[in-house]
Amino acid sequence: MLPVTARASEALAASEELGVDRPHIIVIYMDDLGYGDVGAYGATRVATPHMDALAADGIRFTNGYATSATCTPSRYALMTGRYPWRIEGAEILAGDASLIIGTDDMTLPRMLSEAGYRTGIVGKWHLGLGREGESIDWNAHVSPGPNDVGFHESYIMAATQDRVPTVFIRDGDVVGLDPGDPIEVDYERNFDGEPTGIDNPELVRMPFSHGHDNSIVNGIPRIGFMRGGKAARWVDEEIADRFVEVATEFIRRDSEQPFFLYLPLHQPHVPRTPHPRFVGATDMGPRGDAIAEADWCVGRIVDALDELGIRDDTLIVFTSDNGPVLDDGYQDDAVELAGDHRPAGPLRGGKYSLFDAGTRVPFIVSWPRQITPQTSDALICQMDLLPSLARIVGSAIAAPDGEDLSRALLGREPEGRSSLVVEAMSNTALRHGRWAMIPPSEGPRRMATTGIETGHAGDYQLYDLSADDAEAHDLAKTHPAQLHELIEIYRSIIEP
Ligand code: NG6
Ligand code: CA
Repeated sequence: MLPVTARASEALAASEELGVDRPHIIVIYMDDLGYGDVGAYGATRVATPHMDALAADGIRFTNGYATSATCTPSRYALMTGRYPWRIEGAEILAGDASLIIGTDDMTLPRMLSEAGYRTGIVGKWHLGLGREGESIDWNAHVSPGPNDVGFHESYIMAATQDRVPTVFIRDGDVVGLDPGDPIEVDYERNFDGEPTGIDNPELVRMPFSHGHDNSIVNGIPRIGFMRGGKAARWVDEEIADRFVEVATEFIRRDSEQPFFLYLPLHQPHVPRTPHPRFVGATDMGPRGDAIAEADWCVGRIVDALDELGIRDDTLIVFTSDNGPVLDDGYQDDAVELAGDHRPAGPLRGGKYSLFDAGTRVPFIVSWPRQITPQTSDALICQMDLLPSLARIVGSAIAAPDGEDLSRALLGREPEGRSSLVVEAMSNTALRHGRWAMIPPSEGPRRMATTGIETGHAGDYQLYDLSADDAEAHDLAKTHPAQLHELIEIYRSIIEP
């Protein structure tokens, strides 16, 4: 039994009800990993033995969802237990955007910290930094940030690997910054004389296909302009090693206390830059190799737990922030080399899409001490982790939109939530029981850049996922009563 602080003891009745002791908790959050990108979900052309092992000794959810088909809103919901479309600004953020979580808001790390956990984040943040209306000085202490919303420790990339600034930030300070070479960042204008992807293709080793034509860092053109901070810039191929190193240090520091590690990894988001040891691990080029590298990261984390003898007492959630995309802006052969690999598995759409592959993602929960290996069809969303983990650790915290699905999360109950509103690029759709309903929305049916089907249509769409995972048969016209019921449910959620 792990120690319990006085503060948490009052609410312990809840976890006693479940009959569980409090575990260490790790949330491994992939970036753009699709439903079909993991062996346990059907992938064959990339080996993911460590991800598969989590599924084999835990619960493989087949209806596990991110709230959104892009990064920032899904992460917002994971952190706050609130639908991201309820607030302004939970959309793909620039690298210099301000923090979108209120510093007084209840969050997953804050709940766990109040329950006596040591909390840390290592990886991709993408929820903004600093105060609204104030521009960030990257050469001074950057706050508020993760340390102000519940994390005791943080080691992050501010936004994404393709957005400047391309540096790590530890507890609010840029790592390895030389004060004599300050960092400047601008998302509107370039700095005089600095090369860009659009003007200096001769300096680029990974050409862009769309977007990504601003500052060149390490031969890779990015989104946004940056100057200086040369000593602090990350080496893209070493990001995975660095995250694993910092994460395992965090795990090892004090295994007598319960800890919560949020590990949002950067793979297989663009630019895909696996370490040379993983180049050629698959025949799918950088995207496949980046997934192989991510699998190695998962293995290193589990190894660290094994070495400490705490694997059985650690609850690991493994999932992804949104669905897959092949060409997301760089010419890295992802499309050309995918062949018969189906990153979304049987599902339709992908990242950015209202179709199911936008938000239905690998979702695995492993806790050897408490979970009997199984597959669960329960409808569950990452937003539910805050209230569900609260229950498991004996906290009384509820969430605005997340539901306490602790029993489903531990495999003791086959049913999950009845309804879920999913979001893609600020449009929303409903998942209810076996049904998916997509309201009319404006925009092209297929994105010209990524080739992904968006789900936009002039009319309501209705699909029966139990018979039609691929959303190939629109039943809106033939099932008007069903459609009507779903529209009512949808409205009751989005306009409460
Ligand atoms: C898009 C980028 C894409 C990716 C995405 C965010 C372009 C043309 N595309 O705007 O490459 O960075 O934003 O991805 O710039 S996410 O997973 O963080 O939501
Ligand atoms: Ca993402």
